[in-house]
Amino acid sequence: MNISIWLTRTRRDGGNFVKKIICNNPTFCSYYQSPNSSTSLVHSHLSSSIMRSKDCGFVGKGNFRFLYSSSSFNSSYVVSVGGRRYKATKAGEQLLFEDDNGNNTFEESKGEEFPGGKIFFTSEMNFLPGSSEKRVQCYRVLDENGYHVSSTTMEHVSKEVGLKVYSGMVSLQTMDKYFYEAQRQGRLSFYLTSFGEEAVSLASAAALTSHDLILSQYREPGILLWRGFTVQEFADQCFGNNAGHGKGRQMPVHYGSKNLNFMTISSPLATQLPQAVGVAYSLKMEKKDACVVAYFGDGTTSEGDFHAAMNFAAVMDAPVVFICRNNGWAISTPVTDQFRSDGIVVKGPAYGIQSIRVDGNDALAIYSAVRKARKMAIDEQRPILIEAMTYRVGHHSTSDDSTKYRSIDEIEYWKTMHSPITRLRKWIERKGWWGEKDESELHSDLNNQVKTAIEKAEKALKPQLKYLFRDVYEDLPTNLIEQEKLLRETVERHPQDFPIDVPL
Ligand SMILES: Cc1ncc(C[n+]2csc(CCOP(=O)(O)OP(=O)(O)O)c2C)c(N)n1
Ligand SMILES: [Mg+2]
Repeated sequence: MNISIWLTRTRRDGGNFVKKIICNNPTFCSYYQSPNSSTSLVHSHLSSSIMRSKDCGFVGKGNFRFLYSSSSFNSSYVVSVGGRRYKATKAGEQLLFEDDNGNNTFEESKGEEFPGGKIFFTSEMNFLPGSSEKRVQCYRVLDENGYHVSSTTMEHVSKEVGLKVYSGMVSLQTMDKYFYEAQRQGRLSFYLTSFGEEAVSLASAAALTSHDLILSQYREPGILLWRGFTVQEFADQCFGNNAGHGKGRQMPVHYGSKNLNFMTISSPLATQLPQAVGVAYSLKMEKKDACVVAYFGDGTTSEGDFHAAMNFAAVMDAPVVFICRNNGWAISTPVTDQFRSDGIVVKGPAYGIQSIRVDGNDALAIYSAVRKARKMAIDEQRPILIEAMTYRVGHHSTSDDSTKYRSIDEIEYWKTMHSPITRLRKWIERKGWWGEKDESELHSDLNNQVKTAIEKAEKALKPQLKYLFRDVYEDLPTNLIEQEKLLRETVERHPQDFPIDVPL
């Protein structure tokens, strides 16, 4: 049995709320009106109809929601109010109070207009559960074999986008392989791979426009790849040479690009998140057709900045999409030691943010969810949270040996059974867009590109010493002038202690 009730408008009337309703079923509503008739005839005072009816209860203030409770009908139904849809729940029954004759009757007066909205009372002492028994489900489009999950909701993916996402993921993997080896050979000071998480950055980047601003952590270089940052630019930054955008003043992998709307990465976790909300708020003020996308890891949600950012974004209605890569680990700390909640996704509603959990190893699911989230963030001017479930297949960084705290079997399982690259490849092959020949050409081209870029970056001049002190202040303050002088004198006195390839 389905009935629907539409709330058309509400107003204060002599201290009472007057609810104008249209109901599609005369059995439940004395002011029944068929949907085809003029709406002016169907308005009714809820207080004299539905609210006094034993069949329906009203909860919430203004145009929030109806709940329905009836002993005569067990079936649940959907109530639409003010454009929102709610499913009737058991909770509706709690809104009915017994009258003097022991009959259930609804009394709106049992609620109170607390600051922030009306709250109804209950005689039951119910503590909310810490976390629900059933974990939040994960949206996916493709299964492990690259087949569509039946009746999935997804955005259209063109051949161009599908192939660009795939080759971007392979580029990232290739770059990671060679850069990681270069670090092991002592040619780079530090490196950090994205193995196993390639889909999150590439497919999300594909779902955005180049006007959307990115504030990321450090495991999302795929976004830059998508936007056109060249392998040479990656190499120059990692080698800290004169061509690198940071002039050697940042650790490797701390990329940034003003042209590509990608804010420079900073090492302290979560600092990018409140900043992202501030940037999003500025887009809102300027009425820009763009949003901010902020990336971070599961471990980063333990920082206060994450929580400040979520609340800040919610109350300021900032158009920001938060994308959390839940890869199971924060260096050696597993998620089970990081939080007691059902991951990250459940934290969104606590801040009033619409949220979704997505299979982070499914490029098409990430693409669809991010496209939708972007649209919601911009059209509705609100923040959205996406939790991308994935796994960090590589070590945390070149300063880590993850076999000290997790089994090789576990790593192998994720590497072989849940590879996001293999999954997308199966899909594009099945579509007839990709074959063995394309694959080998892509690999040999990328191998050459990356090897050449590394060799070139390694040989390039290092930035001049002066850059250590430049580019922060327009006019160098006296303390920095003194420090530069002191450094030059020290280099002159102890030349053997300073790198010979840094021009003075
Ligand atoms: C404020 C702060 N605390 C600690 C660190 C050291 N640290 C660097 S990365 C990291 C783990 C972060 O894990 P997560 O956010 O899950 O990202 P993942 O490395 O898994 O991608 C930690 C603790 C830091 N950089 N900043
Ligand atoms: Mg992590």
